[in-house]
Amino acid sequence: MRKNGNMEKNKTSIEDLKSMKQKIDQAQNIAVFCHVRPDGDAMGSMTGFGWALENAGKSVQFVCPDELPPDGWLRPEELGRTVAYVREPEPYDLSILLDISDIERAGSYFSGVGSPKPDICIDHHISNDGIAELNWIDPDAPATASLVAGLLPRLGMAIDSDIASMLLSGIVMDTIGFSTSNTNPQVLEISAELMKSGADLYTITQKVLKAHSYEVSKYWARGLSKLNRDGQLVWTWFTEEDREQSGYFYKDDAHLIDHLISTDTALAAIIFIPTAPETVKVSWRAKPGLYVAAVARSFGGGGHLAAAGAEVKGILPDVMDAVLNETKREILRLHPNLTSKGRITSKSTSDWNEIV
Ligand SMILES: [Mn+2]
Repeated sequence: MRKNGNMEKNKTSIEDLKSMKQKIDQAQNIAVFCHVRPDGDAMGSMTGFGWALENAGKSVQFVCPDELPPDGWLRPEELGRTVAYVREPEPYDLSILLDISDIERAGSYFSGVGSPKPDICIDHHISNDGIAELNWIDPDAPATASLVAGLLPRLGMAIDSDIASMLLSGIVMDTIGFSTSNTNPQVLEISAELMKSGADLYTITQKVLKAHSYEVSKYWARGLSKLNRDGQLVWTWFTEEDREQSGYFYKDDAHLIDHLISTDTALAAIIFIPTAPETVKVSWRAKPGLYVAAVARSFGGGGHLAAAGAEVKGILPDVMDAVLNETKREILRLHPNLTSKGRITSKSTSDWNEIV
């Protein structure tokens, strides 16, 4: 285990590997879990790991504590398979959490008073402090699916073409087609192995990244029409009305944020979505060098260096003000040559514009 800088977050060791194998060998009924508002990596990691366990003779419960994502993941049906995803598990011998960075993200089953402690957590979020009895966390891995792909052979489990496809779909989603700054030689090597095992990179990329519905385009148009820029920051928001008018009914940004952060002048992009009365879901993306997970944590959220999120209590204008200010402060902290005159609010942007 390395212990310096970010590396102290790297919580993997040969002892952990042995004890993970022992726990899995001893269990018959295993529940695999993904996080609330699951994404392609969460679904791909959970499903791929679950199938590997089934191939090893285990009985597996696939627990998704939320609605299945509308897109951005490889549906088992695409591989001619079906999975009975359940919201809550029946009794199990062993719980394995995939891509879950904190206990709230695991859903109410684990986060309530007197909830059981998860047995194993496999994750790549830098903000994960270790929420299970045994934690296998590597923030250098661009996707939990790439961690799983590396782990399965070491646990004595084979990767067939369905499992390879699921895992590659998670990698493609989290690296946005191998284009994120954390895409490294290791993930390319692992992905090459998954292709050799039968995963079809082109088809997977089309399914999880490229294809989107007409309704998504209409939804993006509404978000883009409200786009704001303030120095190196771009942001927008979605409301219930946007969902009704576009016919897109999921309380997410339909991946618009990955487009916003491609704005040439932007260091950070933020999308705000009120998800419940006085609750706003905030998503950040950042260019390399800006640590948005730290900002997200200051609002009770978490994530990666360049991609983070939080559920913030409050009404939209207040949350926007607070989050925009904190994010701008972080930009200024890292780029002190930029100077800001006093407090900047989302309504008075002139000071900020001057420093661009
Ligand atoms: Mn992930």
